[in-house]
Amino acid sequence: NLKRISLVIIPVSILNPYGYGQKEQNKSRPNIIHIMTDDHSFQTISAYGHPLSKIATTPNIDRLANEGMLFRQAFVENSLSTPSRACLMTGLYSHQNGQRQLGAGIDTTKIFFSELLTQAGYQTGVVGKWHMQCEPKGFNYYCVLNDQGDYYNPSFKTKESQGKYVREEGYATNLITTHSIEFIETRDKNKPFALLVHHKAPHRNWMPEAKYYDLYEDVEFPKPETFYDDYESRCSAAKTQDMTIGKTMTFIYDLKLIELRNTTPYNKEWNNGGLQQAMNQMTPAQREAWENAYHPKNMEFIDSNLSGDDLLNWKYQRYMKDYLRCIKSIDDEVGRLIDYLEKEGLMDNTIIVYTSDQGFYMGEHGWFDKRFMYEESFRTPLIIRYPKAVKAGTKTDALVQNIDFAPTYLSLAGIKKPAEMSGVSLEALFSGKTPEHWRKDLYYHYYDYPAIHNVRRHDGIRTDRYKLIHFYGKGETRNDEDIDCNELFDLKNDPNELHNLYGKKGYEKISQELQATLDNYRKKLKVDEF
Ligand code: SGN
Ligand code: CA
Repeated sequence: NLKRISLVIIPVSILNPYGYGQKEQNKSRPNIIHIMTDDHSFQTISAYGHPLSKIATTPNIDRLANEGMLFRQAFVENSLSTPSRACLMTGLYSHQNGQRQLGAGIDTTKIFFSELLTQAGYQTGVVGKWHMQCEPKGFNYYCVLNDQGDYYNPSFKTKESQGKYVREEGYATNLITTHSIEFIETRDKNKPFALLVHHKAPHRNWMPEAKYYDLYEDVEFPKPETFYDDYESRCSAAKTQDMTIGKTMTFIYDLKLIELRNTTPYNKEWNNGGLQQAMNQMTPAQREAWENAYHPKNMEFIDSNLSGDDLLNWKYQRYMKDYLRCIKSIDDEVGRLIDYLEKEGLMDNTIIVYTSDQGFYMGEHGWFDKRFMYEESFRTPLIIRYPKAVKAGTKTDALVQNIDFAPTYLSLAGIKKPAEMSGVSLEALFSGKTPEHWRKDLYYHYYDYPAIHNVRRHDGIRTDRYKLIHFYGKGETRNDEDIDCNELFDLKNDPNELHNLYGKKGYEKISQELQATLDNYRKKLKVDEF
């Protein structure tokens, strides 16, 4: 009775849901290292070729690109830390995983890829900035910072510390690398591992490591073309933001002028005690080194009494110097991690990914911070080195997004992607050729308003060439108006996104097409506000 027999045939996938399990297969499953910095702009990685990165080079990160693949069109879904980290862990858009804004939100019933890797026999770890408002889920090991974490002598929580954060002496970038190496060193060597190396740097307020206090001191960094943007032709959101170097960036906290802390008007600045607090946390030796380096430069600045454009330029230069000094330490420590992997013979069977939780403004449009769907913050650096599948020196312009990480890591481990996950595996791109069916557009959605930096809610889509953004919602702070406004950019002719073409003659057809694509995303993804 054939019918009966066929009923008792158990699909192999039930017996062995991950498609492997034996020791031999363990050997072939790759290790995964996901290095993610916080607020690292693509403009400051030399492999991307931006003028800033020609002065402040990143040889170790570039090495990953030279030996792997550089993604020139990698994006986030919601340009902010916790939402971005939730996209990473779940492979879902913000409204699907619950993490829309910076604070609470994550829906912990959603599957984190770390859980599936652990179940499948991977040794899993996360070190550094976790930031999500839930415990690290699905990891054998964690050593995570308190909230945003501190640059100097940060506190870490581990399974062993039983929920307590324990302060450690040192500089965050170095400590995170050290703990990452410790995890690899002490792992069960019969199993593959997956490690998230999540740096604190170069997050605001960009405090460098002592050995680099004077790096780039005599350099004049070039300002971006859009530094003096007047926001004309764009929706009011570009004007009403609160993230300019000119007005928002603070002298004490951001620009390290501790000497101004008790003087008017600076003592009224936002977070004017933040730098003092960070300095109080330093050891006497660290503090002395800090003061020896910053005090003379600060006094020179204060005595010079700069104003107008000279003052603005000084702010920009100090911002860039401190930011790029933080990057220099990141690059060194990426190098240290690579050296360790090399020494251990782990370079061939490990996929190394370098990315950031989002991009950042290096003065473009006059800004720092992120949040907007404009290129500098929507885009994020992405480099993948995996010699088994990725040819050295490959570059791709395929549209990829941070919801693709989870599916990629699962597929590399031979695990079937849960049906609920929205992202797709990047493995299809590893050959260097973009498959015919690859996505032609991306969906973006930012929700964190009202909030610090006052960026209005918006969603939108981006194709290879065009971008449509829709700003919406009630005005809730200051003199903000209710907003319902569109922007359309032709990225080929206007890469700086200065000319809003929405409603302009000659652009009716493309506007309609993009609007239809955006409507389609909203419907398909069941987006509930826009
Ligand atoms: C902090 C920063 C903000 C930043 C958010 C989000 N202020 O609030 O400037 O936009 O984090 O950053 S700070 O005084 O604490 O530095 S994110 O990277 O976590 O998304
Ligand atoms: Ca960030």
